[in-house]
Amino acid sequence: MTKEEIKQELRRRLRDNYALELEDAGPVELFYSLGELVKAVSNEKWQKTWKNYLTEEQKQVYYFSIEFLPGKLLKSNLLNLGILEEVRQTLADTGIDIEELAAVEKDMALGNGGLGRLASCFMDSIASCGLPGNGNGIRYDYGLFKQRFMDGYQVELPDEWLKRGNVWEIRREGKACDVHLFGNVYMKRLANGKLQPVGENQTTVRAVPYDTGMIGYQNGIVNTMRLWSVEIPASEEAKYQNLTQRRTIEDLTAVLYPDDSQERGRLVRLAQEYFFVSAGIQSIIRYYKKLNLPWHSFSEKIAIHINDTHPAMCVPELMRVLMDENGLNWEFAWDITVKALSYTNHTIMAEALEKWPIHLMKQVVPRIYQIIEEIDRRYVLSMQGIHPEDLIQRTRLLQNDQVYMAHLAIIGSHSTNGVAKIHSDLLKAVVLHDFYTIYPERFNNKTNGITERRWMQLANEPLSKVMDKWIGTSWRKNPKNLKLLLNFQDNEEVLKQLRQAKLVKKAELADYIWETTGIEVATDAIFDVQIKRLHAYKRQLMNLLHILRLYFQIKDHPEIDLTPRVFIFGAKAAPSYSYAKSIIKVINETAHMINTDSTLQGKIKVIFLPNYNVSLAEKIIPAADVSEQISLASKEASGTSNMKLMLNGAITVATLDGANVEIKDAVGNENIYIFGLTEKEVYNYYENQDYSSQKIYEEDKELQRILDAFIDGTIPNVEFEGREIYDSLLKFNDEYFLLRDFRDYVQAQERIDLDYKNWALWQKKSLANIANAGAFSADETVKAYAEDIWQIEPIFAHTEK
Ligand code: 26Q
Repeated sequence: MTKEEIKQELRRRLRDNYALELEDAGPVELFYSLGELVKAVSNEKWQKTWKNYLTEEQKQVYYFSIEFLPGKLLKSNLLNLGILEEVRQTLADTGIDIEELAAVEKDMALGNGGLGRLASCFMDSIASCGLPGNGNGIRYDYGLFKQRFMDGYQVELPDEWLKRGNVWEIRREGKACDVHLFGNVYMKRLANGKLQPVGENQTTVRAVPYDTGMIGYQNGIVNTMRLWSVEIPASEEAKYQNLTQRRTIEDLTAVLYPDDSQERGRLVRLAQEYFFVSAGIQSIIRYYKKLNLPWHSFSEKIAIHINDTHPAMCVPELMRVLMDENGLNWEFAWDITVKALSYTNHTIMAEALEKWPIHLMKQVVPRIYQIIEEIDRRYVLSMQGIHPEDLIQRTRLLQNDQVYMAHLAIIGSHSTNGVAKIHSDLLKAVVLHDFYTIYPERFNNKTNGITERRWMQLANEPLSKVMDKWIGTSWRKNPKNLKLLLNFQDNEEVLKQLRQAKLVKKAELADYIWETTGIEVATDAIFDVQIKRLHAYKRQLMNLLHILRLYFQIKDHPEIDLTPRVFIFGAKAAPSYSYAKSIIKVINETAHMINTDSTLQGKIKVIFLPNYNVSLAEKIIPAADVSEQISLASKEASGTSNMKLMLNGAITVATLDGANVEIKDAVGNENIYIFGLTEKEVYNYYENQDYSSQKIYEEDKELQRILDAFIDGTIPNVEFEGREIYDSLLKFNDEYFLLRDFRDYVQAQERIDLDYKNWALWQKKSLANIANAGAFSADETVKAYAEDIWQIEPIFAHTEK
């Protein structure tokens, strides 16, 4: 599209929709008009892509995820359509800043964090690699809560992201389907002697899909992310005459559950899981039937991937549809199901593995529960005589009156993968070891990845321009080419320009910090960043202990030569996770104490930015100098902010956990600060039961002073929270070994302080991080999924044949 065409199209839409001239339109009208224009451009490609998949009958993957976290889509869509610069200039010609209208768009925050964002990076990469893939999820009316701080406490507000409508989606009523919940099931004998399950007293709800185009990077491909919303079916209207009854139905897709152990038993969550699974499976079957192929070809045309166990009911639901609705026998249906399905595990924390009480399953999804019982029965039967009885009992689906969803996912699929090398190894060796002995061939690793289109090209234009200048633009299509930057390690001009680009983004973030918190930060300070959900195992608290150490150091020795540092946090705590909320309160109170103490001469500042989300991440990450990846070794499955920060030239301070291990291998020991217990040492402590945080405390005067600050009034206004944290570290023996890792962490921080003073040395490390970040491109990750697990091919490869 030329600039002139863009301008004309925009003018037309502003006139038709708002009766406005381009010159008189405000950011809201401009955003919606531009959004419509973008949609029109992409719809043509979307239609073509879909036609092509249909006529070529290519195998497709359906990525089932109860969370998607795309953030804003305007600039990403413009970039991928290849018209970002033209649109930017067209607007600029009329005196409009594209950033101003892009800011109008609400973040699509239908996810909690890593898992949901991974799904959205994958959607971008699958389309950009020309792979036939679809997302399947839930269109929540309210996304993840908005976070505010009041008196340093987290307060949650609803996220009304749909208030002004969503330009990107298309409601497809014609593709709606019915989902049955509750009631009971009995077996009816048919004339031919077969048993047919019949539902009674069921609640039938309508699942209406809203499709959003997932636009590939300048390749003409547009895939589909399909999100389901619940409605009351017209035929059932009469049944819902009072509002409370209607509400119970409408509640089904009203809110995203925050990652939150207290809420896990909730009936509505289980109903949500079944709702989007059933609707998704039904629409796959409908598509497959259009192809007019025999059932045994199903897995040659369809791959179904489940993102964690939340969609694990895909196993019994596919069985149900094949048997109950299409007359296949158990063995045939089971063979198809296992061949079609694959599963990704995202956690090794036992308490995070999903289990549902049997009584709840019976109540909410009675037919699905019957099938689960039968899967369990047949599993036990098939393993007897092959494996020891205790192993069979430990791996079956039904135990302790609960359904173990991970067991269902592993037994009912052909592939189980972890999300980083160390994580996949731990799954095999410890967490899922029993299953590994039974199905060794099903286990594999797929290290997570990120899309550098969003996390570099869009979020960091200054850095992108430096890259273009020195290594050319090929990295934009092929992120592995970031490696070319290594040729310039000793080129002082390049190092200077990289530093300059970082400074630009630091100044922008400093402005944002000033606007949102009223705190001034210096751009020559180290910007030290920890951005992730608040969880005890991620150890934001250890970061705080280090900050307190610096605080006391400066108080004792005001003349001390410390490199100025700004500690930046972004983190939401699950609403009922009270320990995490206490940590937020204590960080906020410490921040206030430090930021208002002029005797510290601005040497350290602590900034806790509220409402961390994708858009805020795009502001923080390009400005970061230091990336905090300090989880207790073995606990963080992968992490992905570690990859985004590395890509933007931040240097990582890290434990050997998750993908940090592979980041270390990629950049080399001299370009990362590794500290702390290894995963083996952590497991040794578990085995020997010989950890004593009290002992460490007693032998370390400095640590005593730091911990005492939580209870002796040093940190103000934290009587309750300070005590809770103090007790967790001493009375309850410090579950995540903060005190054990503290000294080593401090040493790593001291090396950072020193190294930063030598800008060229630092910038060289930074360069090595940018150059090696291509290894963590989600493009590479999804290609590995496509080849090893899904057996799907790029559309180009297919049409060329
Ligand atoms: C489950 C049941 C009921 C309510 C909520 C949940 C729930 C919701 C979200 C459970 C887990 C999650 C999210 C998990 C998650 O984000 N895990 C992260 O996944 C990333 C992508 O693989 C990894 O990089 C992180 O290490 C991992 O913590």
